[in-house]
Amino acid sequence: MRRSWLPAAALLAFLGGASPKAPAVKDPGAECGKRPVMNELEVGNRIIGGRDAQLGAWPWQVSLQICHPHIREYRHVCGGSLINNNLVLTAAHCIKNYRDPDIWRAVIGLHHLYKDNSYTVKRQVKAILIHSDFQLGTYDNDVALFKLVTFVKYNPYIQPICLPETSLLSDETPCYISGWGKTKENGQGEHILQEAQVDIIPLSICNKFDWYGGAISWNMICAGSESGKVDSCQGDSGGPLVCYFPNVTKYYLIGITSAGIGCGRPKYPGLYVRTVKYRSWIDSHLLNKTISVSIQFVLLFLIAGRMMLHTIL
Ligand code: 4AZ
Repeated sequence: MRRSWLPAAALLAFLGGASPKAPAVKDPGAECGKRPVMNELEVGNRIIGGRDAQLGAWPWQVSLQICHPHIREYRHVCGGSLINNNLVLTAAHCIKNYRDPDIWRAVIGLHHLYKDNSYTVKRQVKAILIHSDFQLGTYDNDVALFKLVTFVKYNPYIQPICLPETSLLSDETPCYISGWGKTKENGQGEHILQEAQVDIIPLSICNKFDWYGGAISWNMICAGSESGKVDSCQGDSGGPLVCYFPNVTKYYLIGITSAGIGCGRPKYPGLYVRTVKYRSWIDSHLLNKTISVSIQFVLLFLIAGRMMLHTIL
């Protein structure tokens, strides 16, 4: 009688081992859009140009890196934003010809690009999901998701960002960009994570004939400054444009760094994917995860139930 339980136990252990290492439950402290190591009362100070971010200032910031076969080293390619404990939202154009998830890794909790700290977490990539309507020519629908092989445990330096459900912006909302990208159009990337406060520029201005001349759709946001002194650049792509909402004391991912004509040019601000427009696309992939986990559990209980019945009869 006791021996007959062994196959069921073995099956349970097998299925348990096949599932992700950490449970798919919310970590304690997994509330989105919070910066545990920062004092939010300081938010709202004007920043001219970029500056070094403080360690833990943008805990959802991810560095997406490719392993180059010749040098056998990972190199930063794009930014990303952690939206839950195994999904990173980024720009589709970052993937270009590198569609194989095996050559990528996601590094989270990073400050200096090439110096880990004790909170840094590195994860291999299980799958890359690119928006099916992404247009390389126009950068329309420049959205992609990286699914990580194993779950990430949150800590004060690793936190998920909130996704907006409705358009929340007002003129007073302070918004920020962050990344390890170039600090000049023809310059080089930075090793320390850079941050800058940006103005959200209305499309009525951004689409003026001597600006982008009508090329910018409602799927995009223009942000930076009219003078061009604050901007994102190559290497920042895929990274976050976040805004702080004092009424809920949380940051929301308003945009994904996508494109622009040059960097820091007057009247050509940075272009960001308007995240709220892709909420259902993102949710459909979150839903896939929930459904597959549920199916796994239903199957598990069916098999275990059958085995128990078999044992009893
Ligand atoms: C890029 O090449 C890129 N100035 C990112 C942002 C901007 C321009 C180019 C915006 O990834």
